[in-house]
Amino acid sequence: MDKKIAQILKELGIKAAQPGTSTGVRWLKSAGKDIASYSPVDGSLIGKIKSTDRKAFDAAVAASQKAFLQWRTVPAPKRGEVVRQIGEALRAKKDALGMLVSYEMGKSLQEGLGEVQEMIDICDFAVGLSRQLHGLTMHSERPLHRMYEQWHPLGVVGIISAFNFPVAVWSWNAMLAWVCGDTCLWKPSEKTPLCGIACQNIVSEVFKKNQVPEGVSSLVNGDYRVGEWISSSSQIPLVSATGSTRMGVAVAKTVAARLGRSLLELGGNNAIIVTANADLDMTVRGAVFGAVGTAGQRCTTTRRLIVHESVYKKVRERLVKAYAQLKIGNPLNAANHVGPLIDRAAVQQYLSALKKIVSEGGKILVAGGVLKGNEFGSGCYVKPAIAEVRNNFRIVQEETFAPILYLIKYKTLDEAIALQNGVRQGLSSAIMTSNMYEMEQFLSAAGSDCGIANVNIGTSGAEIGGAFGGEKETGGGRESGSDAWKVYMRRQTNTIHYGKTLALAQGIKFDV
Ligand code: UN1
Repeated sequence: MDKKIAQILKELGIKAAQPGTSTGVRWLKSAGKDIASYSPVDGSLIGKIKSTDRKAFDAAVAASQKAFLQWRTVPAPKRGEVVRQIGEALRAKKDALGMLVSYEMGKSLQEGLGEVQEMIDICDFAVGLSRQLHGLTMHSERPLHRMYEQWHPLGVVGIISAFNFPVAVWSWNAMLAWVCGDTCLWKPSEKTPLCGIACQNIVSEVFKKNQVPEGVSSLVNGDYRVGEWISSSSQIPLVSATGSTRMGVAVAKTVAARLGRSLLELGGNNAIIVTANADLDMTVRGAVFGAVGTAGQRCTTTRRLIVHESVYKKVRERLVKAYAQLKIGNPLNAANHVGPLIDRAAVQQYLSALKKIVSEGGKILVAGGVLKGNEFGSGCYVKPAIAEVRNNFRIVQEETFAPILYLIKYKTLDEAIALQNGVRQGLSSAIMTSNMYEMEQFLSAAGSDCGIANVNIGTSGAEIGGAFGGEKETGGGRESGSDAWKVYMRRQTNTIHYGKTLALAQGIKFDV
């Protein structure tokens, strides 16, 4: 392993044989299997983490449950102050954590640093929020009554996160949950467990300094079985899960069976509509970053370009040219645009998708393939590909987590919007146009059916200030900004009577 990597592991407090279950104060013993974390960058074993067994899991849930009873009584702005200090700690560790994200997950260092910045941003947001957990007041229909609503902490929040944003998506949930007065129990992806350990260490240090009770931040590790324990635990009123639609359906069913709450952020199949009035420089830059950023493994990745027939040839030519300039290689090297896929199984899925495109009648414009040679020794580096397809191909209807961009031609804007909406997923969408009629049509109720609809920017790279999430098979959840915090709290409606005779609502007379 590279010296620099060894140094950042040390800085982040990661041991070669690492326990995987923590209450923030103690690391718990577990007889679970070891999870080995291999870097897709160079195939090295970075470390081994003990997965959480049932006993350790139950102990972690109990600690989080107990901590909740105390944490919920701490004034929200005081909880915000602790989150402010987490933001400071993340600023101090930004380089190290960004590099670990890049090395364990494979995204470019720029994007790794960007992900840590997203964590810092949500900390700042949460600090402000800690003084703004507002409820409404209402006018009562009865004299000498008043009504209002208040938001109370909910309990233990279970967080199941995915490999592609191994730290930011957890922080969107945890920072809001903490200022809301909840405690968190996090299961990071088994593909990026060290990122989880690093975050737990950063947070634990801040918590210890502030005498935050044990269990406000618990960490568990393991595969889908640990996810199932979270989903079925009646001690966990809210389960926030990010990942595939298949996983989300399983979580939703289990959580619904006990009438818990789930917050789901699942697959996307995001499109950019490129109209005849699009700025093509901007379009090409936005589309290429959207399609190949994070090697096509963002939920918000641009998978489809729906291009007006009048500019189709030009867009196609310029994209092919831009793809020829892409540098693929070690993501820690700033000269490279595209790093590896997460693992070899992802490479197989990418190859199988390319085959399906051809067998369904698609035309490959920029050929894909797996890169060979010393520099690509992990076997996870693939070439970003472009194909001309029809929207109704089975493979186009699916989310393939890889850098494959589909080109689709359209004639009328109505047709383009129907194509854009003509998939099962509904996360992100965009239109490139300088024409206000086109823009407003796209943003209207009859326009994009996605949770995110952008104009003259790509589909990825959302800021934390807005609510993040999508419709249909994307799961309907909203995380991070706007009023997404409400899902982490319970609403209580209060009616207060300050008169001397009891009055019933709806004019009901009841004299005894
Ligand atoms: C994800 O892929 O799960 O909007 C999250 C973006 C990032 C977050 C993506 N801010 O692309």
